[in-house]
Amino acid sequence: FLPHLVASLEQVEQSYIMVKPDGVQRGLVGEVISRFERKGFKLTGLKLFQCPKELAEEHYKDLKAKSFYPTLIDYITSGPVVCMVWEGVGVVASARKLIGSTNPLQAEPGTIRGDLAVQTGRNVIHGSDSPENGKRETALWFKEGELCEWTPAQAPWLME
Ligand code: IDP
Ligand code: MG
Repeated sequence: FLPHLVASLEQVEQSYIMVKPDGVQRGLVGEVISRFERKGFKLTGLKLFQCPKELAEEHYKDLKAKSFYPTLIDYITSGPVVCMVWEGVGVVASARKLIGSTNPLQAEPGTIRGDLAVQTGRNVIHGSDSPENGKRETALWFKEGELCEWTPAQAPWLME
Protein backbone atom coordinates (compact mmCIF):
# COMPACT_ATOMS: atom_id res chain seq x y z
CA PHE A 1 0.00 0.00 0.00
CA LEU A 2 1.56 3.28 -1.13
CA PRO A 3 -0.36 6.13 0.55
CA HIS A 4 1.30 8.84 -1.57
CA LEU A 5 -0.20 7.29 -4.71
CA VAL A 6 -3.74 7.32 -3.45
CA ALA A 7 -4.27 11.14 -3.38
CA SER A 8 -7.51 11.01 -1.37
CA LEU A 9 -9.85 9.11 -3.64
CA GLU A 10 -12.81 11.50 -3.41
CA GLN A 11 -10.61 14.22 -4.99
CA VAL A 12 -10.00 12.12 -8.10
CA GLU A 13 -12.20 13.29 -10.98
CA GLN A 14 -12.94 11.87 -14.43
CA SER A 15 -13.14 14.02 -17.53
CA TYR A 16 -14.72 12.75 -20.73
CA ILE A 17 -12.52 14.04 -23.54
CA MET A 18 -13.35 13.50 -27.20
CA VAL A 19 -11.45 14.28 -30.37
CA LYS A 20 -14.25 15.33 -32.70
CA PRO A 21 -14.48 14.16 -36.36
CA ASP A 22 -12.49 17.16 -37.66
CA GLY A 23 -9.64 16.34 -35.26
CA VAL A 24 -9.60 12.72 -36.41
CA GLN A 25 -9.74 13.70 -40.11
CA ARG A 26 -6.96 16.24 -39.62
CA GLY A 27 -4.64 13.75 -37.94
CA LEU A 28 -4.64 15.49 -34.56
CA VAL A 29 -5.41 12.46 -32.38
CA GLY A 30 -1.79 11.86 -31.35
CA GLU A 31 -1.23 15.56 -30.68
CA VAL A 32 -4.26 15.74 -28.37
CA ILE A 33 -3.42 12.54 -26.49
CA SER A 34 0.17 13.69 -26.14
CA ARG A 35 -0.83 16.97 -24.46
CA PHE A 36 -2.87 15.14 -21.81
CA GLU A 37 -0.16 12.51 -21.29
CA ARG A 38 2.54 15.14 -20.87
CA LYS A 39 0.43 17.09 -18.39
CA GLY A 40 0.39 13.99 -16.20
CA PHE A 41 -3.21 12.82 -16.18
CA LYS A 42 -4.10 9.14 -16.33
CA LEU A 43 -5.83 7.62 -19.35
CA THR A 44 -8.48 5.11 -18.24
CA GLY A 45 -10.56 4.78 -21.43
CA LEU A 46 -9.81 5.09 -25.16
CA LYS A 47 -11.62 4.09 -28.35
CA LEU A 48 -12.24 5.11 -31.97
CA PHE A 49 -16.00 5.24 -32.41
CA GLN A 50 -18.65 6.16 -34.96
CA CYS A 51 -21.21 8.00 -32.85
CA PRO A 52 -24.86 7.17 -33.55
CA LYS A 53 -27.27 10.10 -33.86
CA GLU A 54 -29.19 9.18 -30.67
CA LEU A 55 -26.01 9.28 -28.57
CA ALA A 56 -24.96 12.65 -30.02
CA GLU A 57 -28.43 13.98 -29.19
CA GLU A 58 -28.24 12.69 -25.62
CA HIS A 59 -24.71 14.06 -25.13
CA TYR A 60 -25.72 17.54 -26.33
CA LYS A 61 -29.33 17.51 -25.00
CA ASP A 62 -28.79 20.78 -23.06
CA LEU A 63 -28.18 22.55 -26.40
CA LYS A 64 -31.34 21.23 -28.07
CA ALA A 65 -32.95 24.70 -28.29
CA LYS A 66 -29.92 26.31 -29.99
CA SER A 67 -30.08 27.20 -33.67
CA PHE A 68 -26.81 25.33 -34.33
CA TYR A 69 -28.01 22.08 -32.68
CA PRO A 70 -28.91 20.23 -35.93
CA THR A 71 -25.56 21.08 -37.55
CA LEU A 72 -23.79 20.16 -34.29
CA ILE A 73 -25.38 16.70 -34.39
CA ASP A 74 -24.42 16.34 -38.09
CA TYR A 75 -20.85 17.40 -37.27
CA ILE A 76 -20.38 14.99 -34.35
CA THR A 77 -21.79 12.05 -36.35
CA SER A 78 -19.96 12.93 -39.60
CA GLY A 79 -17.05 10.55 -38.98
CA PRO A 80 -15.29 8.65 -36.22
CA VAL A 81 -14.47 10.34 -32.93
CA VAL A 82 -11.85 9.33 -30.37
CA CYS A 83 -13.44 8.87 -26.96
CA MET A 84 -11.29 9.13 -23.86
CA VAL A 85 -11.55 9.26 -20.13
CA TRP A 86 -8.76 11.05 -18.28
CA GLU A 87 -8.55 10.79 -14.53
CA GLY A 88 -6.84 12.80 -11.82
CA VAL A 89 -7.15 15.44 -9.12
CA GLY A 90 -8.56 18.58 -10.74
CA VAL A 91 -8.63 17.02 -14.21
CA VAL A 92 -11.97 18.55 -15.24
CA ALA A 93 -11.01 22.22 -14.85
CA SER A 94 -7.45 21.60 -16.00
CA ALA A 95 -8.64 19.87 -19.18
CA ARG A 96 -10.89 22.85 -19.96
CA LYS A 97 -7.81 25.08 -19.67
CA LEU A 98 -5.74 22.80 -21.91
CA ILE A 99 -8.61 22.82 -24.43
CA GLY A 100 -9.24 26.59 -24.45
CA SER A 101 -12.34 28.69 -25.22
CA THR A 102 -15.23 27.31 -27.27
CA ASN A 103 -14.49 29.81 -30.07
CA PRO A 104 -10.98 28.92 -31.28
CA LEU A 105 -10.36 32.53 -32.38
CA GLN A 106 -10.76 33.54 -28.73
CA ALA A 107 -8.81 30.58 -27.35
CA GLU A 108 -5.35 31.44 -26.00
CA PRO A 109 -2.27 30.30 -27.91
CA GLY A 110 -0.89 27.24 -26.17
CA THR A 111 -4.35 25.70 -25.82
CA ILE A 112 -5.53 22.94 -28.13
CA ARG A 113 -8.23 25.08 -29.78
CA GLY A 114 -5.98 28.17 -29.73
CA ASP A 115 -3.20 26.32 -31.54
CA LEU A 116 -5.14 23.98 -33.81
CA ALA A 117 -8.54 25.40 -34.80
CA VAL A 118 -10.29 28.50 -36.19
CA GLN A 119 -14.07 27.95 -35.98
CA THR A 120 -16.50 27.13 -33.16
CA GLY A 121 -18.25 24.63 -35.44
CA ARG A 122 -14.91 22.82 -36.04
CA ASN A 123 -13.23 23.15 -32.66
CA VAL A 124 -11.54 19.72 -32.62
CA ILE A 125 -12.23 18.57 -29.07
CA HIS A 126 -14.80 18.15 -26.30
CA GLY A 127 -14.12 18.23 -22.57
CA SER A 128 -16.58 17.81 -19.68
CA ASP A 129 -17.53 21.08 -17.96
CA SER A 130 -17.98 19.76 -14.38
CA PRO A 131 -17.00 16.68 -12.35
CA GLU A 132 -20.69 15.63 -12.38
CA ASN A 133 -20.82 15.83 -16.17
CA GLY A 134 -17.47 14.01 -16.30
CA LYS A 135 -19.16 11.06 -14.61
CA ARG A 136 -22.35 11.37 -16.64
CA GLU A 137 -20.54 11.53 -19.99
CA THR A 138 -18.15 8.71 -19.07
CA ALA A 139 -21.15 6.47 -18.34
CA LEU A 140 -22.82 7.61 -21.56
CA TRP A 141 -19.90 6.88 -23.91
CA PHE A 142 -18.25 3.87 -22.24
CA LYS A 143 -19.70 0.52 -21.26
CA GLU A 144 -18.69 -1.19 -18.07
CA GLY A 145 -15.53 -3.20 -18.72
CA GLU A 146 -14.22 -0.70 -21.28
CA LEU A 147 -12.40 1.36 -18.64
CA CYS A 148 -9.06 0.29 -17.12
CA GLU A 149 -7.97 0.87 -13.56
CA TRP A 150 -4.19 0.96 -13.41
CA THR A 151 -1.28 2.68 -11.70
CA PRO A 152 1.09 4.48 -14.09
CA ALA A 153 4.76 3.84 -13.38
CA GLN A 154 5.31 7.60 -13.20
CA ALA A 155 2.74 8.13 -10.40
CA PRO A 156 5.27 8.76 -7.58
CA TRP A 157 7.04 11.27 -9.84
CA LEU A 158 3.85 13.27 -10.37
CA MET A 159 2.31 13.28 -6.90
CA GLU A 160 4.29 13.69 -3.67
P1 IDP B 1 -17.75 23.63 -25.14
O1 IDP B 1 -17.51 22.52 -26.14
O2 IDP B 1 -16.58 24.58 -25.10
O3 IDP B 1 -18.15 23.13 -23.78
P2 IDP B 1 -20.56 24.37 -25.53
O4 IDP B 1 -21.10 25.75 -25.35
O5 IDP B 1 -20.90 23.35 -24.50
O6 IDP B 1 -18.96 24.51 -25.70
O7 IDP B 1 -21.03 23.87 -26.95
C1 IDP B 1 -20.80 22.53 -27.32
C2 IDP B 1 -20.32 22.49 -28.75
O8 IDP B 1 -21.33 23.00 -29.62
C3 IDP B 1 -19.09 23.37 -29.05
O9 IDP B 1 -17.87 22.77 -28.69
C4 IDP B 1 -19.22 23.54 -30.54
O10 IDP B 1 -18.78 22.36 -31.24
C5 IDP B 1 -20.73 23.66 -30.71
N1 IDP B 1 -21.15 25.06 -30.70
C6 IDP B 1 -21.33 25.87 -29.63
N2 IDP B 1 -21.69 27.11 -30.00
C7 IDP B 1 -21.77 27.08 -31.35
C8 IDP B 1 -22.09 28.07 -32.34
O11 IDP B 1 -22.41 29.22 -32.04
N3 IDP B 1 -22.04 27.66 -33.64
C9 IDP B 1 -21.71 26.39 -34.00
N4 IDP B 1 -21.39 25.44 -33.11
C10 IDP B 1 -21.42 25.78 -31.80
MG1 MG C 1 -19.90 22.16 -23.14
